[in-house]
Amino acid sequence: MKKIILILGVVLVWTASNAQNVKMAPEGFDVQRTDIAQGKIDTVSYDSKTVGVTRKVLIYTPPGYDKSKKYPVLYLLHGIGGDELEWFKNGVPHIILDNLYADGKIEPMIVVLPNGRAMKDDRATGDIMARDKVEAFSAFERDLLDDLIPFVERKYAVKKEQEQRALFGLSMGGGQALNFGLGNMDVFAWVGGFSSAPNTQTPEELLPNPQEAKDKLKLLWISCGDQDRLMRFTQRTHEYLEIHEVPHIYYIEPGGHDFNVWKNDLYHVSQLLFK
Ligand code: FER
Repeated sequence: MKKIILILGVVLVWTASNAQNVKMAPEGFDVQRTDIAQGKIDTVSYDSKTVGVTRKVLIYTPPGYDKSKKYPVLYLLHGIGGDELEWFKNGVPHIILDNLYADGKIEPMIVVLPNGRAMKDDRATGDIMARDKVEAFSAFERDLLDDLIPFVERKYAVKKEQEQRALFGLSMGGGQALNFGLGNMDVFAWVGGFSSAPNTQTPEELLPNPQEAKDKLKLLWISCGDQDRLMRFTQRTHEYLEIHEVPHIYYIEPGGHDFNVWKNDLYHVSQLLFK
């Protein structure tokens, strides 16, 4: 019994000291404030040559969005059980960003919430792990690059330089963001994965030429909850980046595979972007 208590004590201290090293979003960061200017969320449709259908996407424009100005864009991707509504419903990016903007902590930016399952029936129904549904997450690379980004850049007042585009996502979307972001460093300068899933390419596939990331990226972010069973996909990427001396943020926070972690990630990442 004494031994068990001792072990328990050591684990508790270790967990507590770990947690203390990590800065977490302050209480209320994800609660809507009525006394501040609010951004707007639109649901719009774009023609996808890649999929051969019209696809839905949610687009957040910041408070005071002014078409005579130009804004940078964050593309923010969902997980295996989600669709274009997942971040909006569970991660409230519009609230988190409105609050940060009111406090002067972020650059005004447009946030695009796509559906990353690039297939005709892109709903998260039935067997979400089915092969065709999982493969549709990799097919999204062409939909994003050839259809969605050109659409956003035609319809919204956005800056079109590589330094003005960010690609982030959670879990399957984290794998997509790393795969597509590091595979297209002329398109995206700010890249990161939250709790990235097994679809994340091996480090050698992700970044065969580490020098390119050093030359082209403004930010490479990889994060994961310390209780997440998918941690190894983040950890192996971190180890490779460290060996090859690629600057990156490796952020391990208390938590599992859920929106408490992903909202906290967005809170931190959004304050780094486009600065
Ligand atoms: C898997 C485990 C988790 C997998 C995908 C996930 C495709 C994705 C989880 C998520 O997006 O939350 O084996 O294989």
